[in-house]
Amino acid sequence: MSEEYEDNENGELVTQESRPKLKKPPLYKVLLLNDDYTPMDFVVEILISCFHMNEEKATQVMLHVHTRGVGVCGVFSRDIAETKVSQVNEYARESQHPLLCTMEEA
Ligand code: TYC
Repeated sequence: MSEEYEDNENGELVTQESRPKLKKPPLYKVLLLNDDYTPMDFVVEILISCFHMNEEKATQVMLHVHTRGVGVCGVFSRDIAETKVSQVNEYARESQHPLLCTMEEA
């Protein structure tokens, strides 16, 4: 707890206890969605290049998404998560694959 100073309606300075106002910034999960057309190798390549996974981990995550429909690539601050989502979606579109990447609060 800390104190806050403010003027009341009579112009007098009063103090008031305040709660700490700083909340930790939220984290975001970056998610990969399954589709029927994006080649498995392409998904593995993205997981290696954008999310710094080794080939074994990337294959595991790709197969998880392939069988379950959605999977987590990583957890990041909002800015980093937004950048990863854009990079993956842009790269997929350039390569003419329908792969979709999205994010949600962790
Ligand atoms: N389901 C795709 C296939 O059979 C592979 C795939 C995996 C696509 C993960 C997208 O996020 C994905 N070729």
